[in-house]
Amino acid sequence: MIDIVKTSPYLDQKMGTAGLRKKTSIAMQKNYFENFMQSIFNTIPELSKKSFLVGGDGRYYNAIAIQKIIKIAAANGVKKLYVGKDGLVSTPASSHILLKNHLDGSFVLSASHNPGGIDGDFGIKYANASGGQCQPSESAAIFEQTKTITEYKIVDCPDFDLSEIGTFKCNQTEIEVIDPYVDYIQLMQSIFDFNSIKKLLTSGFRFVFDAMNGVTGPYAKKIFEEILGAPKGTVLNGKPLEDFGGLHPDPNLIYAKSLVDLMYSDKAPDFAAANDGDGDRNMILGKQFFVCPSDCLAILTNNYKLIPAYKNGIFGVAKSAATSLAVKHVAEALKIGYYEVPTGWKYFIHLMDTNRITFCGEESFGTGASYIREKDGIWATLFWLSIIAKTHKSIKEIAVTHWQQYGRNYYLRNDYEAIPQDIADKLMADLEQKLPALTGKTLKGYTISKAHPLIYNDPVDNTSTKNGLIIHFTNGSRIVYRLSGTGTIGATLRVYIERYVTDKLLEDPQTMLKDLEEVSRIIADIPARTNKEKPDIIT
Ligand code: VG1
Ligand code: CO
Repeated sequence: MIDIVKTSPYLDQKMGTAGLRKKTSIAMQKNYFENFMQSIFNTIPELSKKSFLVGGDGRYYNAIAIQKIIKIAAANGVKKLYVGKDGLVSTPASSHILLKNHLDGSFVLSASHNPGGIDGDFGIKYANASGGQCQPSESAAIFEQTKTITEYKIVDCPDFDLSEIGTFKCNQTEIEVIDPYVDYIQLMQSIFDFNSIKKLLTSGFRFVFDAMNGVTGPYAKKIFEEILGAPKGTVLNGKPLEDFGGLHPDPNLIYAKSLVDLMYSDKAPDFAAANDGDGDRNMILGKQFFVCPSDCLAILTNNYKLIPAYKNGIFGVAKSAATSLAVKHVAEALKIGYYEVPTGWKYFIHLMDTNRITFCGEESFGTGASYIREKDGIWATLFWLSIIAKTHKSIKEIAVTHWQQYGRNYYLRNDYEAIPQDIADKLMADLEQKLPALTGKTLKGYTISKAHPLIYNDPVDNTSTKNGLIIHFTNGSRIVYRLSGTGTIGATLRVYIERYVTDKLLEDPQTMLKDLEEVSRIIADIPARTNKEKPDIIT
């Protein structure tokens, strides 16, 4: 039986950089999640012809939300839903399953690298038929729906068992519970030379993979331990847990601390990788060595010929504006296309669809390629393993050789968190106002050559503004300012700082960027406006 439930709108259901992201307690409010799902369905015509994928990273409330999606989709007459077994699917695997089956969209329940649990965060990433997250025009249409919604439809029936693969019906909607691993694993086998990686991993080479109790645990165990022969125990924190075992599943130097400590100890294995909650981010570490994500994109691009799927050539490469220029040097040397887009993976999609790029990446520990429309932590890990298997170099040697060839873009991101929204908005607005007057000014020896807002003209969709502000210096250094679109408490100001050098390759980034960090605070008047002398998080 279909219930038509009267409801009233919540006014905060605007999607950010990667879907809707909220405190779990907010997402659990009466009708909150139902309203949002109904609002999405209200924007999609001909639902009786449409099929979607549903899954999540296993965090708290996923199991409940998935049941709601099934019942709301069925009440709205959706043709078919594919559901990941046990309600799991990683973000990269979801993109592949969507594209492979020509689905019309997917709902991945995840707040990505944000903590989970009842006191943590909950979220939903909505992808369209492109295989990637919906475009700004679509999220705007959905937001409009959320502001006026008065009712939603839901099938009144008991919950479904999602622990077995199989097919059943809810109302007229066909529900197929699928294995969320098998297709993705085959895809990885079609890209990389598994034999050479297997040889490496069974030769005494020591590798650990930290799944941070997120969704990649089962993927990683199957790929690295079962198929590639790495010893049992290679995958750490490999069981998806509702609260990520208390971890903040964000693979960076701060939140993956136990892995970092291991890699800087005398027991360090040769190579380590970590993934975030939904499996799209990666951190790469060698013995006493950390690979900056911006460098990661540059190094992978530079080594594309080592990978079977790319050995015959690649299209161009793209990065978010906030990411360092390291990959630009590589693109110039390889004579391939190079693009800079706003933050958010959705901006890479049209560049992939039009064969402008093969690889892309963001400074926020995201790298990926055009075989899907999301970033992919396991893909990045397999890519690094392939480079090691073919070159027999350590992670540090690979990075240092790269810098010797191209120079080094020292890079840091400063995050100022939980700033009252109005103060953050005013800081950005005032800074934007003052940009034209900054040209020619010198601060701590750095002279500003130009300063402007980032405006992006997407080749297919609309022009996009409010993407951040960029300051260029005469010596090639840059500072980018923008407000986060994934936070759940107040506003987060992100300041991205980079400095390019061709000597002094092995210094500490904090030392090399000390003055420029100071300059970033002076230009935007950060301490006086936010009451923060220093950032809360530096990555
Ligand atoms: C952050 C990152 C951005 C990334 C986004 C989603 O967004 O900076 O690069 O695309 O998270 O990542 P923001 O707006 O907070 O800076 V994930 O792993 O959710 O898909
Ligand atoms: Co993520």
